[in-house]
Amino acid sequence: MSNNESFLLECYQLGIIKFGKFTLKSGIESPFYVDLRPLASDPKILKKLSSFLLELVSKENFDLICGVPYAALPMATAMSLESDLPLIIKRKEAKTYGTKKLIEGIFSKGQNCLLVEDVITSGKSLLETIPEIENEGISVSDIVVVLDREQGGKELLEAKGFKVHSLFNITEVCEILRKNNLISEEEISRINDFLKGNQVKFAEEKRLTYEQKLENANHHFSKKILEIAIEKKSNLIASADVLTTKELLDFAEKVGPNIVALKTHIDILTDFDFDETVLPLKDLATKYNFLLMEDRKFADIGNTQELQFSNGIYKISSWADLVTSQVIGGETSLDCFLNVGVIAIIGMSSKGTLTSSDYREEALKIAQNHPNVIGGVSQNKIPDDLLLFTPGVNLETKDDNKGQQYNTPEHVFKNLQTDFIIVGRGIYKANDVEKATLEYKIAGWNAYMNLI
Ligand code: 5IU
Repeated sequence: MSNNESFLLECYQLGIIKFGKFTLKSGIESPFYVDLRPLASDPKILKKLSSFLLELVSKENFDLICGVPYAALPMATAMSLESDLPLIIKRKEAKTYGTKKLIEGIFSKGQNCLLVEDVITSGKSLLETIPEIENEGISVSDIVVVLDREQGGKELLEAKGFKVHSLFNITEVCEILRKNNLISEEEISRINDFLKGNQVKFAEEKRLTYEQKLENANHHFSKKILEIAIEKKSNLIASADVLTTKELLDFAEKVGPNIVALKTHIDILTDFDFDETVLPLKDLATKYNFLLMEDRKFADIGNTQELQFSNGIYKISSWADLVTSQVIGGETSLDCFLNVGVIAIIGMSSKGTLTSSDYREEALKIAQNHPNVIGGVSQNKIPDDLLLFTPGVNLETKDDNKGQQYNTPEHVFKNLQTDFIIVGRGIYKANDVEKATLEYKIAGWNAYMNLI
């Protein structure tokens, strides 16, 4: 193994180069990402790097040395210490007070300065830096760079008469990493494509299938809802936001065959009667094999939630298979939900919701930790071990003038990798409820199938 090679492997351990999918400042997607700043945090490596870089040039040709800020500043400093070449510092912006100098340090006109850069890509930033040094009467003839990304920068500078000395180029780096089994052939061919200027194809992120999720499921109701999804080829939950028992039962009869669950707001019924409402609803759920999901959104201390869950006129615990709950009361507040699958509210679909990313992060921790929770409601991706339920789905409109924000089934599957879509007005307000149910069922299923 050559010196260069073992040195590169040492540097690689510091995480200076990563492979995957990275969006560059320009918006272009790159299959690799380089950040050499960690090198300065390891004194032994910085020292070695400095020696390697000095070996690329004859120091007799230079009077000064200067690093391009920021990554190359410590490198130039280390090279100055080793070579006795005096260091000058180029500011990123001129001071707005005092001397307004762009170059700091002691120098005189006519001196030749060795320029140090960490990574050269297009060469544009060097072409901006060099005139700022030359404006002070200092000449620049040579540039040393640690890594040439081979994207035309070296050629551009050489065409303008500068000598560019690079320690590594990306092809050599890939070759060394490949020899040491640190990078796959697939990654190398992606990088080659990228360097040739071709659009790089990244493998589509695969989502887990319902079958895979079923294998991983522990809770009775996460298994149940996944089994129904697979059997019915449906990921549709119909939201029955209707006001009478008759409407609710008629609706359940129509949507029943094509849904995995019926979501209720049982407390909006004007004529609720346990025997007249719940018993026939349960019969329909059995007849058409769907779950009952009561969107109660509990949000209290454990004791109150326990009372609300089992008592009052609704006796939710006696019929609901799934209930929604806020997690604002903390993890223990969810202990009361026995024999039911809890769907935690992580993020809301309404405009101006307070479910910020910080809130969602904390809410997810509770949801993931609590054995009663099978999933979450969110407008963002959530971890694979929870099922994702997404409301705010409509094929026709974008909002309802009351703050609701809608997306299409395709959007929520592709962007959030959701598991279940929740549709209210898109179905219950449709002229033909059965037809609309089928439309949403097919749209949701196709959107899922396109991803697996
Ligand atoms: N719902 C939302 N957004 C949310 C949560 C719940 O829309 O963030 I949490 C409920 C409200 C309603 C249903 O019962 O889902 C959506 O109905 P429409 O498709 O009619 O908007």
